[in-house]
Amino acid sequence: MANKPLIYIFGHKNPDTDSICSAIAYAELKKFQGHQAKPFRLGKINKETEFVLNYFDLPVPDYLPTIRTQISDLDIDLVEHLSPQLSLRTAWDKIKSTNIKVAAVVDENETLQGIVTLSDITSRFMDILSNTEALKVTPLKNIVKTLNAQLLAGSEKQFKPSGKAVIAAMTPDGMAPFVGQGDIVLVGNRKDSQLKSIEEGANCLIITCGGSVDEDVLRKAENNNCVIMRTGHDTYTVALLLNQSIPVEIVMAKDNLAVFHINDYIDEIKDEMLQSRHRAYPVVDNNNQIRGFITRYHLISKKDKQAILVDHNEASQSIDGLEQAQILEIIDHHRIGGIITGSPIYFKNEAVGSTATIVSGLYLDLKIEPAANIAGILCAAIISDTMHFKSPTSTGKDKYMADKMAKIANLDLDAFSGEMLDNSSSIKSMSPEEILYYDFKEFFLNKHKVGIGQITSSNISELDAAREGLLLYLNETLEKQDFHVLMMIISDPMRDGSEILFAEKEKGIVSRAFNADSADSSMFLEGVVSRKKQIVPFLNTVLQ
Ligand SMILES: [Mn+2]
Repeated sequence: MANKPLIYIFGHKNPDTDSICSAIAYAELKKFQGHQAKPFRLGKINKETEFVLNYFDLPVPDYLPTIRTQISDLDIDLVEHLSPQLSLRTAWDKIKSTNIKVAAVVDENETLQGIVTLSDITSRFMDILSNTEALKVTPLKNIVKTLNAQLLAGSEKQFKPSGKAVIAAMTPDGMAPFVGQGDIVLVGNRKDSQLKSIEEGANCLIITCGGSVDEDVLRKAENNNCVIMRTGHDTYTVALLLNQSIPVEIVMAKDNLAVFHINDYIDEIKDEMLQSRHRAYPVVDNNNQIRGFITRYHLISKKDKQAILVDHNEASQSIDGLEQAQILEIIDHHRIGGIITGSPIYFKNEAVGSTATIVSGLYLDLKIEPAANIAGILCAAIISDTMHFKSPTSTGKDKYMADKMAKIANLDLDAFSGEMLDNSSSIKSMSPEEILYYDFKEFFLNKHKVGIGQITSSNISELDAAREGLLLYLNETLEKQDFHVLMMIISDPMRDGSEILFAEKEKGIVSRAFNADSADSSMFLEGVVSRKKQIVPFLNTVLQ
């Protein structure tokens, strides 16, 4: 089960109680079915939702700002971790066995130091003119291991080559100009050459072809801080292998590395990857620890996040980056708003009062009984969306499901509704911006951008006090965000209707839509409480 990808479940932006509770309840149902699912919210929850989640002791879902694909969504290549001191020989063997022919060089804390590819190593051998600098930082143990040598005198402490590597191919009396202080000298079994090398100040003798070394040579070496090792390889091979023992940090690329973060978004790193020509790019986490390598191949085979949309089906009301996600399902009770998917999906759209009604029905269909608190939030969402069954969108099925869920939750529906309404909004302490975006939806009606906010308030004096500021804010926002119509619905269950405040680009749209006088950009519409059924369709007709 841990291998199944996470399914992100969320309702619309400016979430209402139905969006949040349906996402939570549907994620639970998905988990019952063996999926890995998690509910998210696309914005701040409102006071009513806060009351509901508190009442049923459920956590507020995490905020999800975008569903764009991140590196962490991909199966990036894991890599060999090499220590900086490792010999080129060993590094070569390790890298050769990987798919992407690249390895990360990391320090003891697994922090990225550089990267090394096979070609970094081979170009090292084509470019050699002097190996002096490289040998200075080569650990003795690398050389011993690479040459398969046996240490006869001295140790890592004495090993401080400050010169070059040289083959003592000449007679001892001809050595002086070639062998110098701090050199590594490759020498055979000639005792006079061995002694002469030590006298000239060699730091290390490598006896090739398994040559013999006398006791007094060893003693002289100890006295002169000279290291002696013996190997079975011939001199030519030793000369080659010596180069393979230098540490990988000498050849690794470490400057101007293109390094990505595990949480980087694919669309942001794509350009950088297409512009540069590296085979693979290291990916690190917050601690700069290497998590793997990403290649161009991953961009093609990218695995997007999986999403289920509840309580909405229009891209404009949904999350940023939705076009990158793989939509698995849509569970909704709104008009079909034009999301296009790449493959068939489970799309359940029912003309009922709330998404929670549909989710409750799915529990019943599957014969799975929700936990009491899940049944409780489903009730709350149904009551909230149907205005306690008073909205014209409310159907018999909403009442039926609410009763079923109330029984499981052991809840008195009427008493709970009253308490919930008391605890939802009071517009007195809210700014015009907070009122508009309390429950705000954006629509594209025949290519016209329309925004409609809705809130419930039965307090006429509070509304009168807020009216002027709200109208001013609506007009400002209309201009700034280029809306065609921007509208605020203040629904009053007591008066059984809604006060409509609005701003419009083209005079008369709203009065034509509702066939009402709107001299002051404000009107009371009797019996109108549903944005979806009693507002949007009429605007849609006028906005041709
Ligand atoms: Mn809804």
